[in-house]
Amino acid sequence: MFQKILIANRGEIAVRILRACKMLGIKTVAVHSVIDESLMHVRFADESVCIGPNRAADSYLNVASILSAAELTGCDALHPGVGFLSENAKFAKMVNGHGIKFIGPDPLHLSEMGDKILAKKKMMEYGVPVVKGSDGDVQSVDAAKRIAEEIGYPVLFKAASGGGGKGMKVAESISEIEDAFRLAKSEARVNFGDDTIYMERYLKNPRHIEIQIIADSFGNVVHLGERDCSIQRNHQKLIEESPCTALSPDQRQKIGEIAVRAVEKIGYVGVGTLEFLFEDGEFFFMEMNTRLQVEHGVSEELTGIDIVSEQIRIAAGERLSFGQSDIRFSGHVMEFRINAEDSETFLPSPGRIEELFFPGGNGIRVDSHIYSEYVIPPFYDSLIAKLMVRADSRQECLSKARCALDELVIDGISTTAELYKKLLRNTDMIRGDVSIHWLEDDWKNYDT
Ligand code: MV4
Repeated sequence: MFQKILIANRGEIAVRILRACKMLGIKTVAVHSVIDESLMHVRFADESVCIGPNRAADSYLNVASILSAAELTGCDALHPGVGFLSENAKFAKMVNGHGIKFIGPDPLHLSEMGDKILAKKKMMEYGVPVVKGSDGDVQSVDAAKRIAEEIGYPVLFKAASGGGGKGMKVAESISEIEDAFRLAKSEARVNFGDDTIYMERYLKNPRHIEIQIIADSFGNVVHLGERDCSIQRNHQKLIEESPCTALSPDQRQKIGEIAVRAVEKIGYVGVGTLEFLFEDGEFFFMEMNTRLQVEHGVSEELTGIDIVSEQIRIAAGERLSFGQSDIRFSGHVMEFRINAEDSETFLPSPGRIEELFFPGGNGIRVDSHIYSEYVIPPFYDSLIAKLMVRADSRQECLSKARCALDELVIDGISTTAELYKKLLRNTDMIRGDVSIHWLEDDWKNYDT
């Protein structure tokens, strides 16, 4: 097992990873920007290093600074957390090259899955269902028109180096192809420094369902079921739940097995997530996230498995201590991301937290790094807490979530908690009748 891990992240996820390290008896090094000096992950860690000025580009994305910190403190592993450098193949390679184990998959798999065209090709090869689309990249307007004719309208242009929705353009008919093609290409170039684009048939009203997998270096692969992440805004997930109300036990088992088989064939090692769109009873592979995810706690609460500990143990070369048949899925779990944002406009709401009280009780978990008098800096992600609620049934979970949100006190700033209190009284939400567009387009258009 590792002796000392550097946690190259901040906020609630850094605290979450620290906790796993402590449980495993591993020493920890926190890194932080100037303004983050008094953050909880810095206080909880055995050692800490300031890695640069406040802007993320100067600190949490500062490769030279992070590598020096790991070397100087004698770390034998590095956990990148989520976001920042967590899916950066070059960074992972450099870390490993310094004799420090990058806690994540092989850099080869980071690059493979980072290329959305290649990822889709691989998955298709291994029997994972995908959306009809172009065979590889699309190089001209004429080619785009031909492919659209073949796959049928509406079509969607996507960036090969994209993900997270940037640079996607829909064309409803042949007259929209030229504009969509050019816009998608230029947005891809600006955002990802790579103007390679591809095409897919556009699914109009799907759900976003993802499968959590864990794979060790001995070829053992398990899945921890699905998470429905449909309730989102601007490609920011807000509520995640498991199990998904739209899946039959049969569909759940089948997609889990498909995901596991593909991960085995790819030879992937670590924790990961296969993202699917789900429409009319069919799954379509979108992307694979080759890292820990913010919403991993939903699956932890559902199965009792500590995903972060398993991730660290696997990176250290240990074997999974359980198989698929040992995993029990029990009850229902929902996660509410508490963001420092106005609940109506979603504009960031940085500032000082005054009074603070977290809900508790059976089946309530809050992962957070905030405390009263904490000043939320304007430089980073607005996620300040994750409220996870577990109950025997979905109905009970909804009731418990209402109670927990009523107990929650975060004074001094605006948060998304106010939005969730309203959503939990909405009939679509109560029925679980949602899609990826529901929060943006549907729910406010009628009385609840
Ligand atoms: C799609 C789609 C509809 N049809 N692909 C957005 C982010 C990227 N991961 C994939 N995305 C989408 N791909 C086809 N063929 C709709 C989306 C999409 C979306 C997906 C998941 C969650 C939220 C979304 C919001 C808008 C669009």
